[in-house]
Amino acid sequence: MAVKTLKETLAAQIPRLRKERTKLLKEHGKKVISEVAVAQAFGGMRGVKGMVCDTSVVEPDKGLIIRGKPILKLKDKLPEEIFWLLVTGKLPTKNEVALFQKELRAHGKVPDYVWKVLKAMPKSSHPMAMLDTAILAMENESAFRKRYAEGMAKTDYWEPTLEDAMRVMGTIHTIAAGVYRIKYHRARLIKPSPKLDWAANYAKMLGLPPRAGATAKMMRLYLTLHSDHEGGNVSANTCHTVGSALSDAFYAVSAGLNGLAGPLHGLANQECLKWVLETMDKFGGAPSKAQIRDYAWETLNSGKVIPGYGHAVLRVTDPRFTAFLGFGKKYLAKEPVYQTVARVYDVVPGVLKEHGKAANPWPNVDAGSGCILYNFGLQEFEYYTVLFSVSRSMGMLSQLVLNRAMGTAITRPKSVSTAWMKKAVKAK
Ligand code: NMX
Ligand code: MLT
Repeated sequence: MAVKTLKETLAAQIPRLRKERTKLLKEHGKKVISEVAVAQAFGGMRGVKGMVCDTSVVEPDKGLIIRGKPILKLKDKLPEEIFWLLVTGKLPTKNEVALFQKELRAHGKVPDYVWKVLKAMPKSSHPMAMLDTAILAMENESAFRKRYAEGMAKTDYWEPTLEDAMRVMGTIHTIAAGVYRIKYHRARLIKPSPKLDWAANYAKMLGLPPRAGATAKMMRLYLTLHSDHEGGNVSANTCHTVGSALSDAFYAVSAGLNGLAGPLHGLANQECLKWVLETMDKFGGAPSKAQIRDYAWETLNSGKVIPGYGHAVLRVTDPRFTAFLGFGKKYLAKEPVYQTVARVYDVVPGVLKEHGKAANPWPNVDAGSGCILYNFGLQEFEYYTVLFSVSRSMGMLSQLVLNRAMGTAITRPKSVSTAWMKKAVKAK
């Protein structure tokens, strides 16, 4: 039997998914699933259930679950398998992965104008600004834009969206590695190898030492763990909103990544390692627990957050952090940066509990990733969010493709004025 492509696999599912959605809306469309308190309207809509995302869910007491599978059960999978799982709800067979990898390679050419744009940017540009600009510049490649201009039926929107998704995913690791080489290695780019998987190729193009295969393993883990975090986080939600206007995948993903570049979201990973290295600098090596405690209080008392701790949804240690800590224990147990991260985990939740503000005192993914990258030779921490972005493109793209397939409406929640709110609470 011929092996099916990702497109064929999704195409076979779409009629059933559309029917399911139509039935749900027809039979239960008016039922209430969430209420909104005043604090939520002023507080980033925290906890308001107001959108649908089928790729993954984040349970407050369990963490990330992709298509019913807890992330710790998926940590040894290839990112390509994860993308397939996000889109279709099933893990691919060996042959399906091989075919998908071949297709990705066929979508992998980065146009010359993208390199020219990147090389023309100021030396001081943040790597995230470089990546986001490059993805936006590639909008010129959009199949969706061309097909839309030609006139296409709504039911076909998902097809060129998937084509654009393949183009983004096929090139983003090469572009991201290019950003690194242009910024930190005098623009000496390294070519990908047709024999390597997506993550191993990314590590190769960055120029990281292979360490007998451990670097490729680290990169696969990194790209798998950051792939998706349901639909409400800043980057996914932004990508979704922009995409809902039928802006194509290049516009939508670039916009989502601009959100990931904020220090309360993806940039926390660069901030985290900075914080860990500062404590080491201050105390001349891996600090003791008492020294970490003092530094944590100093940070809080100066009105700053402790990066890598807290979460909008999670109320336990992020399993993605647990996975990184486990990887570090296996490969980096003797490294002072790893030891410091592990010790910070012993101390900071207690400090945050005592401080009494954070709803969740436990570490999120960003508390653990930086020390792994640092010890594998990536020491330019301004670059860390770019790695997060390469991975998170999978979540954003899979959500976008599914929303196009389901014909999800343009996003338009209702805002109210403070005056309206004052009147409304008086009437209650
Ligand atoms: N250190 C100090 N204070 C904190 C922390 C922290 N790590 N986390 C939350 N708080 C404070 C928060 O600033 C807020 O203070 P205020 O009332 O003065 O505004 C208060 O606790 C209540 O906030 P929460 O309801 O606990 O958190 P929220 O849902 O608003 O925000 C984060 C979630 C993740 C933005 C927040 O915990 C934070 O700023 N953490 C540090 C940055 C970080 O690690 N971000 C990465 C998130 C994961 N990612 O990869 O995107
Ligand atoms: C993420 O991975 O997107 C972060 O943990 C933030 C979130 O889910 O809100």
